[in-house]
Amino acid sequence: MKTPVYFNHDGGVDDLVSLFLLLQMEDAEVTGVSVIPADGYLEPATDASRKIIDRFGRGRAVEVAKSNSRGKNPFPAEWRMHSFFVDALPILNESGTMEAPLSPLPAHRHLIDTVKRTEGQTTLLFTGPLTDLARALDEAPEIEEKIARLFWMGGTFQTGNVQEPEHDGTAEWNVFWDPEAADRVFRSGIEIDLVALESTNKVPLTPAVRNRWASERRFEGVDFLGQCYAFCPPLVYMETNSTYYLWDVLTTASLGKPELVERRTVNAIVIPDGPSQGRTVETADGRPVQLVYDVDGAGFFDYITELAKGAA
Ligand code: AGV
Ligand code: CA
Repeated sequence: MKTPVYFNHDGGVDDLVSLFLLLQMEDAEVTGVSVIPADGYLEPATDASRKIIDRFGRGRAVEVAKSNSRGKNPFPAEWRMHSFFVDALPILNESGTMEAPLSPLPAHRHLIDTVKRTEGQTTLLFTGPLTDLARALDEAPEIEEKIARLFWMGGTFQTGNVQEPEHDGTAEWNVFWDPEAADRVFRSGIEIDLVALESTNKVPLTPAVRNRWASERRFEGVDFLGQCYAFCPPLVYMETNSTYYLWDVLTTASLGKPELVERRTVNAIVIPDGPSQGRTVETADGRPVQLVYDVDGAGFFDYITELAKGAA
């Protein structure tokens, strides 16, 4: 039997690549997709999602919902522009149509409805802030028991990636965008599989990775990977604030092929406000999360490239 998976993302390059890869996984049944305008803009990120479903969804009509959630701390506009670039790729616009259905519901209501309507438990995949999940839990706490677990890219127990005035730099962006939402979800009973920033240290975007995709661009799915990651700065000499790791894609791959990662239990809380807002802290009285602390990097890149080769 296939695992029902509901995917909420925020329109970055690796969010949209994650959608593409999720649609290739034999064991995953994608029950719905929703888009939150955090690290992307709502319209292009939604349109790109629908076009990816049309082009690479193997004929499935997966419904897409737009979020009406707003964050506390906006992402840099420069990063958010990526959603326009992906939406404009010729490979997604060849047909000139958009068939994947758009839900009339806002994302958090779409999540509630979809989870309720799906038989058995649903696995959640979130690769942006947790706002829509927090709102869904507030409006319909009864869905908690219908959630198998949450795979989430967010947080860090080492160095943060937020460099903003009035912040001390200890947070990861997906938590920082809406720290209260992450705190709300951490206070729920949902089991959390966490890919934190440091979990992705072995999967940076490098020129070698790009060259591999370029050499196999005769496969349309591999060409799509290469085109998407052409927008992101790779790791060459040293890490900068804009160096790209395969954050969300690792999270998605860890759902599709759990053997790729090692996990350990960490007890953690989220700091909801103040200069460290969005920081995740390991502490004995925190809630348990399953943190990815090691990754088979080569196996990971092989896995996603093979998935992409299989895309028709
Ligand atoms: O903090 C990582 C999260 C992931 O969900 N996002 C990007 C991924 O989608 C924010 C982010 C951090 N650094 C970035 C980000 C960068 N250099 N460019 C774009 N987004
Ligand atoms: Ca993201």
